[in-house]
Amino acid sequence: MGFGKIIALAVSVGLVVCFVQGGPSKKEQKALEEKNNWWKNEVFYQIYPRSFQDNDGDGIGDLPGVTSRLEYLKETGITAIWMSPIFESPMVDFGYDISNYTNIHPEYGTLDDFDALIAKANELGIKVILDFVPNHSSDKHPWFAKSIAREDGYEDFYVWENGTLLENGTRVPPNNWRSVFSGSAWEWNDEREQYYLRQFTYAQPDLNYRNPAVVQAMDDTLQFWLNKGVAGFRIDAIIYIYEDIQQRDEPLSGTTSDPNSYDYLDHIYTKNQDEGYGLLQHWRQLLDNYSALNEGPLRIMMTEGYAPLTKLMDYYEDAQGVQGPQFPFNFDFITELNANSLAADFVFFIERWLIYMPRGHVANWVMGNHDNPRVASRFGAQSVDAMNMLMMTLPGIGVTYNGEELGMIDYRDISWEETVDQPACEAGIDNYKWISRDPERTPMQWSDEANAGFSNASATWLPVHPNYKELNLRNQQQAQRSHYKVYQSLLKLRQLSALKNGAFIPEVVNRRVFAFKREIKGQNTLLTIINVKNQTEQVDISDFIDLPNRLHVLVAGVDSEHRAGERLSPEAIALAPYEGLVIQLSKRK
Ligand SMILES: *[C@@H]1O[C@H](CO)[C@@H](O)[C@H](O)[C@H]1NC(C)=O
Ligand SMILES: *[C@@H]1O[C@H](CO)[C@@H](O)[C@H](O)[C@H]1NC(C)=O
Ligand SMILES: *[C@@H]1O[C@H](CO)[C@@H](O)[C@H](O)[C@H]1NC(C)=O
Ligand SMILES: *[C@@H]1O[C@H](CO)[C@@H](O)[C@H](O)[C@H]1NC(C)=O
Ligand SMILES: *[C@@H]1O[C@H](CO)[C@@H](O)[C@H](O)[C@H]1NC(C)=O
Ligand SMILES: *[C@@H]1O[C@H](CO)[C@@H](O)[C@H](O)[C@H]1NC(C)=O
Ligand SMILES: CC(=O)N[C@H]1CO[C@H](CO)[C@@H](O)[C@@H]1O
Ligand SMILES: [Ca+2]
Ligand SMILES: [Ca+2]
Repeated sequence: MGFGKIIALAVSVGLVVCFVQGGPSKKEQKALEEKNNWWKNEVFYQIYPRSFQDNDGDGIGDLPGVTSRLEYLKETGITAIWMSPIFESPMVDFGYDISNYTNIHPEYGTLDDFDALIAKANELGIKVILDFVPNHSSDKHPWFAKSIAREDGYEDFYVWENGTLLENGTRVPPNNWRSVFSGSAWEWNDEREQYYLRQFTYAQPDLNYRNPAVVQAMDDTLQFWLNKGVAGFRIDAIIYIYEDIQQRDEPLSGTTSDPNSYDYLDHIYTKNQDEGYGLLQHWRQLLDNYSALNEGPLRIMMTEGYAPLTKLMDYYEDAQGVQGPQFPFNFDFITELNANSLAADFVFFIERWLIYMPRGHVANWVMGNHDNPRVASRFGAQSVDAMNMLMMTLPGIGVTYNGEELGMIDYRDISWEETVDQPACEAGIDNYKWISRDPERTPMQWSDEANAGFSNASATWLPVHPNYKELNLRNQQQAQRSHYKVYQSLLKLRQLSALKNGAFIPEVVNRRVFAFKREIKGQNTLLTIINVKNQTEQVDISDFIDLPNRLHVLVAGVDSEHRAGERLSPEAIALAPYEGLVIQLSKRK
């Protein structure tokens, strides 16, 4: 690598490098590459702290609980986590309503507990990404009280409007905007006698990013956590950050006739406004600057947003090549694919992301999160291993929601009385069940002990799934074969250079089966093959692989007839319903 290239590399990630005479040594180059590239093949494991591990017996997960389970993650092969919000909050939206951005929610612990978590994570080589919720604070945040009181400097911290007073004395909101969860996006405040904007619940007033003081306050927040040793941020609800400055009515979508549905309107003025890119680019700079001036890994940023593909791609970099977050979450496995998808659908959506992604960037595959049904509930319990094989052998980054390594299942039958998810509560007893996000948030199933080993309390904040006696980590660790063991062996495989850097070459074998190779010329190739339907298959893939090649199974699922190490014949690969296999192709000697 020439000197010029090194400078280009350093500049492209915004690093300030002090060159000693003669340029950096090989060792320095390697260190720089490690610093900058660590995230490019990571599996980020999402922890929902409230449900992960309760350490003090109150039935609610907490930071010491997370810390106590970091060894488990290390053993599993996880080297990076992202945690849902842990900040001080009245918990109307379980932490997505923050009342102090620089403090820990008391139920979860203290700042000292956080420091202990980071120290332990560092010791184990696990990087910690925090959730950052910039769109809105809690209505209990002191900023909001000051804004209500029109205190100097806080008057315009939020989006306030008068609305219209009709002739008969009724007051109506400024426009037809709707909350993502329910009702008007405008909430009347009696004290200030104005409406405030809230794209989520009434308790989550939207911050006003056209006010530079708000941007500064959020920069300070990022700085605070960077100084505490986090490796970056996952940014929540970014597509809602700005709204149309003229506050125009949104047009009808035409997709539903129910005026109470969020989908009733086409959200062209409350989502994906172009100003959002600039804000993210600013935060990218802040993180790059911080990384350049401090030891440790490049601090990175990933964003949450369900947006049209081309809009998402502009987050990576805009038309002028200005860099945004390292990656916007790819939710295609959640939003585009399901149990009804054909093999071609899988290949289509995977390819679509890779084709649209601007050159030089890294793909990512999100298999689940705390807002959507679990993999076993979306694709079927038999598909768990195949979906993990898929995520782990595609190029780029994987994102696993806690419990998916065990194949946990939604607990949809939570009663109305036990339901705590705010939008489900707002939906009422007749509609809560299918809206509720509680089913995918039940406690982690560690063992067959009381409360699945999650807590020693008599009751937990959400009920434990009744299947925990059979479905739990300890059982899966002790079993000969288990989802957990499959997951663990997949994480190990990711060290192979074919998975780190290999080309991606897919093939739709038939309606039900697809395969792809990960290939580096001159090295052993990996092949993943997946049957997405409920039917036994015998497929001939000899025309897809370069003969002569030997095929050996590397990873097989829990119920598979195949075993790791087994030799396969490319003319007749037998696949059970929903079976996936990871196979090594090696040149015949
Ligand atoms: C629960 O109680 C048992 C027995 O006292 C103890 O060994 C265990 O550490 C406790 N677990 C938690 C998570 O508090
Ligand atoms: C927020 O928490 C921090 C602790 O990090 C504390 O120093 C500060 O006073 C709190 N801010 C408010 C407004 O309560
Ligand atoms: C909102 O109402 C107040 C009180 O009636 C009035 O003073 C103010 O000018 C109004 N603001 C706008 C933007 O119309
Ligand atoms: C006032 O008029 C509006 C619009 O016509 C109507 O929706 C509302 O019910 C009326 N309110 C009263 C108190 O009459
Ligand atoms: C990052 O550093 C550059 C160069 O010093 C500076 O111009 C820029 O304002 C900084 N940006 C942020 C967001 O800190
Ligand atoms: C798959 O087929 C079997 C046998 O016909 C049936 O028992 C099972 O319910 C089917 N599974 C799904 C997910 O359709
Ligand atoms: C996946 C995710 O983080 N979803 C969150 C998006 O933002 C809203 C509002 O902050 C939360 O309610 C969701 O849980
Ligand atoms: Ca607790
Ligand atoms: Ca907003």
